[in-house]
Amino acid sequence: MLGPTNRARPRQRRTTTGASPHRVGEHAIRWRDPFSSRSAVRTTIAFERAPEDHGPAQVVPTDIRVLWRRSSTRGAARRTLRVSFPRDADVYGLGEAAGPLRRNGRRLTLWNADHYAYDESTPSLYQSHPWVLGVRPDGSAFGILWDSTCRSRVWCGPGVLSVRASDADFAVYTLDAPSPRMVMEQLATLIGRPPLPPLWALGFHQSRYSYYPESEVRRIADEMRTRRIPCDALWLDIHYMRGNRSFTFDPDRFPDPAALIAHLHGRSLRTVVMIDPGLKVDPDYHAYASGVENGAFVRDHTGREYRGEVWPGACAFPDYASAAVRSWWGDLYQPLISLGIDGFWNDMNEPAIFDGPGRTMPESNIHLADPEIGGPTTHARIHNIYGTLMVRATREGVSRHRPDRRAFVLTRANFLGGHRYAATWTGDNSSTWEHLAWSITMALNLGLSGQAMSGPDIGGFEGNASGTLFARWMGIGAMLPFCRAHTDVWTREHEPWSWGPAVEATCRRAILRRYRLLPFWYTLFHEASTTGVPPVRPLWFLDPCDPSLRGANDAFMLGEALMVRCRVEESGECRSPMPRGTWRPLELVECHDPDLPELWLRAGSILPVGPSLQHTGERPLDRLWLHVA
Ligand code: NBV
Repeated sequence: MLGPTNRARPRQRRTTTGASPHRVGEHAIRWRDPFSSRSAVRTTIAFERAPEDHGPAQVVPTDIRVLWRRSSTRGAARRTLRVSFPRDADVYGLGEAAGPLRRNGRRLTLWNADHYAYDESTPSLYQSHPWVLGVRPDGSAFGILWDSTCRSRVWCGPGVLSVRASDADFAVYTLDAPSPRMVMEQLATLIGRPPLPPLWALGFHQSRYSYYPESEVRRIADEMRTRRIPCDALWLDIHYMRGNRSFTFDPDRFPDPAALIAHLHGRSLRTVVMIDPGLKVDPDYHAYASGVENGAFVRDHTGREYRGEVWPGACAFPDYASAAVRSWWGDLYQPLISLGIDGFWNDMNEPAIFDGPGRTMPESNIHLADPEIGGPTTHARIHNIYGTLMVRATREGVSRHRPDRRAFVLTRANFLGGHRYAATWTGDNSSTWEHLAWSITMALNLGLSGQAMSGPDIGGFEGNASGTLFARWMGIGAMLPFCRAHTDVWTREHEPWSWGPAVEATCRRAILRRYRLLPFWYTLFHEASTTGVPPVRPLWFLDPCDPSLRGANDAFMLGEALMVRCRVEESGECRSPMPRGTWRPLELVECHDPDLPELWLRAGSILPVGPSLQHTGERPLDRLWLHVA
């Protein structure tokens, strides 16, 4: 029987021990839980494939020690893991959390959660990345990955990573290399590299909650083109659906979706639509009815279909932990693909459930998970990978039904390794200067956690942006991997032209810069897809021995050639130090605009720059200007 009886039992005595290291894959060392009674080591979805064991490790870094403590609370076994490392190392990674770039001193709880208008004190956001990257004073680096999908409380203390996991058995992997770049490459050998996105996905995207009816979508498309704001995609949020039912169109608001999509294609604009996991309990709704027929839904601890409230009312939730369910889910996309829809946006997949405990589903719910995920289990173990399994199903379905094109999927929830299936954005941020600043540090730490393609809601989701904030945000957002303006249902207009000609001109320049850099962006994404090194990188990536760069929060690198220096306060300058070496200022648009971040080209580099474009398909990118510093 799955559900353990949680009758109160006294806390058991704790025991502590070290673990014996094994070399796995080419570069990693695996430290197995020494208390484990299992003969096999469970590997989670974080890995691209289970790392091969090469026997006991002969050489282990002397400054990294792995210690386990076993305890149990109310009968449930738990582990506390302590990994000690040099006290003077700086740590990064941990995926998605607002705040400064450096994670030293940071406490987080890995438990995917929907958190509207989050801030620095929010313990859990939409994604869980059980991974930290450490940089020693001499510029050498190490990585620590704990292979648990269960809830874990993490503390990056001085010289120690402490993880308290609601899990009885998981392995830890450590990596070590002469540079942070090499640790990122090693990480990619374990968790995989991001797929190359379609070129159009690297363009500018315009969204809001929501553009409807279809005349409004056409109006936005017309504005983009007549105002000559470069743009590649318009996004349809939940109001396009019939009563918030995924995989349907509201017949009044969108009477002829095929014609609308063809119209947008005629204007060289792609369409991306939202699909939520919760399917309305309604026997006349095709997605729900076929889910019932296929036994596709998560069950409660008594074995009945679990139901929870989301936008459409009472919903059932697909059990993506089973391959058969993922295949059924993937097939639901076929009609949307036939309509010509280009990309898919999976939201609310933590899963967020309004009336569930902690606004998600009960941990005792049952998933009929496949053996590769460890077999049938409770939601406690699947929760953090629910979003990842959903986007795996989505991506596989979309690629199956449109094999000749690269899929583009955006997800809100995810887990370490989930970059193999979807790009991401930083959820429901707010229209504040603080959130503008966190856009940078969040994208950088996501990149250092394997997620190459991420970006914020430009302008902020919650609240009204001022014109200056929106303009600055567009300038910075255009230099981050995923570039989309999006806003809440309650806010004023948040399009590039919504604050008058001056803001519009800055937005146009910001986006034009991005399009001129397309050959460079594409090269950087190609590099990410072959090495795992993210397109946007912290300044210290260039010079890991320079301690002054370790806390640079408002400047970053595109690859090795281009530095972006940002003003993230209304008044005030970029605070990050200039890295050593010779740098040349660079401008790619017709005039200097103080609201745009400064671009600096590093001496010794050659930057490929393309023509000014209105969309990625306008002209081939082979007319290149090479900026040689
Ligand atoms: O679908 C509506 C929104 C969406 O616009 C946003 O980007 C998501 O993060 N969604 C959350 C659900 C409701 C938010 C209040």
